[in-house]
Amino acid sequence: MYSGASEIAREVDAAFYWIGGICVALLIGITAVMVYFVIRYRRARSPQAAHIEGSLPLEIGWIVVPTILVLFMFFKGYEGFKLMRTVPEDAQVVEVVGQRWFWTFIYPEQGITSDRLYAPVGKPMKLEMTAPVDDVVHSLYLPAFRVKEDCVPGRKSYLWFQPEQEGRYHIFCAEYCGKDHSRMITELVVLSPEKYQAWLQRKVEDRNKPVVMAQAMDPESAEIKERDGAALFKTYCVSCHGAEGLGGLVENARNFTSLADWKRSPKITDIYRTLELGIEGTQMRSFSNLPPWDRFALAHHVAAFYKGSDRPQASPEEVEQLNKDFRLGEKQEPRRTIPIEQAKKAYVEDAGGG
Ligand code: HEC
Ligand SMILES: [Cu+2]
Repeated sequence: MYSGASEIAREVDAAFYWIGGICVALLIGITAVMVYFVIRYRRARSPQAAHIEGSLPLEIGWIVVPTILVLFMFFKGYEGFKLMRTVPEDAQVVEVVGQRWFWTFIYPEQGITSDRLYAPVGKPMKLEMTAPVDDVVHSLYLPAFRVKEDCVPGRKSYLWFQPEQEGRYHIFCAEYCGKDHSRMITELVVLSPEKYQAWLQRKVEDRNKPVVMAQAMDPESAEIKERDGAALFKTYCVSCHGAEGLGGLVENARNFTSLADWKRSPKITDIYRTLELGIEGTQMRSFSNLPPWDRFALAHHVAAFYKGSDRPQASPEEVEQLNKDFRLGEKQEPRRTIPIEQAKKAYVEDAGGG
């Protein structure tokens, strides 16, 4: 798995072995000469210190040889670096957002999102990376491909690679980013071109699917049951809200099991709004890049944390309003990216300027 999975990996490994080899050779050579000198010129053998003037050939030697070695190491590293920074023209672009504490991969052409990175075998893939302006620095690290690049809030960075073998490869966050840094792990899934196309197709269909409000509001409907709200919650929400919805893992994350703790309400419609828009000025982000049905499944999962029978229910008017506000009954449009700034503005307006 961790053998070189791409050309970049082979270049990086070559530079590593060359530099490592030269260092080991120097270490052995210098140590051997030193030991020899210590024995050869010990006091018992040469009681009289000799006065030695400089030696031109020696001086030239120890300037020229190390210079060549060091330049050689530089060029070995530079070759690999140039390859890493030169993205092939036909590379497919995937946008990456690093957030506390998960990765989002956005396929802009298709307008779909995934928590795993899917790639077809044999095609170069360029990752355009960023983090939300009020998040922290993360770093996407693909060890099998020997590539790593920071995701810096509000800035763009990139890397590319070309998978040569189908398989699953780890993706880590390599920049300490707080509490759940060590859980910021996902996968690169490399598929055959046919399987990859089929995967894209499925994701696009899923995103486009218009929402039928009656089904979306019913936790027992087939559509909601089919989407595993618990699994989605585990992927996107537990690091702040906790597996039991008790909150408290980050500042202000509420206890979903107590009615008193809610800021809005545990109505499906209100939770859905929060997931669409996020909450201004907090770590609660918009999850508008998920398919709408997924957001409803999440909303039901969150609502169910409150076990009491007096949970407020959305009125038919509220359901209709939600439908209208987000045009849920229509074919859903692709989302180009996580509209963080837009989301904040919308939330402020929605909450009556508060
Ligand atoms: C990075 C941390 C973080 C993540 C991840 C996160 N939340 Fe939140 N969430 C918060 C915080 C903090 C608040 C409280 C914001 C505030 O001060 O009002 C919040 C508030 C909420 C609220 C509003 C509750 C109310 O009082 O009205 C809901 C609903 C919610 N989150 C659901 C989710 C769901 C579902 C997910 C996963 C898809 C999720 N959150 C992911 C941090 C997070
Ligand atoms: Cu991170």
